[in-house]
Amino acid sequence: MTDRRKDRIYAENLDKVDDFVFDRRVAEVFPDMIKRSVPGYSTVIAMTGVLAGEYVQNNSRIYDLGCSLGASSFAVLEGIKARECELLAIDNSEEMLKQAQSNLALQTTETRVKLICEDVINTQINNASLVILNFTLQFIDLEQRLELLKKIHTGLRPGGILILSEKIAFADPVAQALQIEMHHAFKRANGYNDLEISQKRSALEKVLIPETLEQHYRRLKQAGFARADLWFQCFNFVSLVARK
Ligand code: GEK
Repeated sequence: MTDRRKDRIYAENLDKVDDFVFDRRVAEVFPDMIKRSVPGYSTVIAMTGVLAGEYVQNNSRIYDLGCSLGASSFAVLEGIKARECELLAIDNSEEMLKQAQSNLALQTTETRVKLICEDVINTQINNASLVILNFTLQFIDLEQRLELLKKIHTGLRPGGILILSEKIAFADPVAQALQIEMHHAFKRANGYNDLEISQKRSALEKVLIPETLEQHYRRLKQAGFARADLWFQCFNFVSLVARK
């Protein structure tokens, strides 16, 4: 019997590789897919909880933008204990949210969490002490990224933070090639074969657009953030904390 939760989406040779979408098939295998594809994913999620413990303010809001199945939100709930606040977990994939809803129902009796199906471009942000973009900005149209970050900056309270985690690119072609080589070694070590790696890469090519660390710093500054600090990097995956 095959394990339904194991990601085998790109294991067979496909005549045509369609653009990647967060549909039911992806939702079913997502925890396995992201853990085997994103180096340091578990660390980023765990530290999101730690940072929430440090920075979430009483009577404020937390926004988990592109929440997928809610991993970051669950880590936040661990980190903030009984603090009074509202956690808005937002994703525009109905299938991902359906799965998040059933995880939430299974794992907790929380009433502080609201799951919302919408495009983060349309999310209103206010009274926030923590906004999370864990591997989500990379899927937003390039022209809409600055507008989104400006909105987040405006909606943060003084002392509030944005956690921004992304796959990045490197301006130096040698660095770019080496980082991709190491990322692919990570995927192979996690059981993906060369066919799966190459078909997934084609599927993501037009959908996930990574930028350089410098581009991220520049845009965060332009959006109004006082500073942004890199706290995590593993190959071509990073996480930053940006402060109001
Ligand atoms: C985690 N943060 O487990 N509006 C809302 N949601 C969006 C949009 C959009 N415009 N574009 C993409 N998404 C999660 C992982 S996954 C990262 C985030 C990955 C959603 C999309 O439906 C998906 O659930 C999520 O962003 C990206 O920490 O798969 O590499």
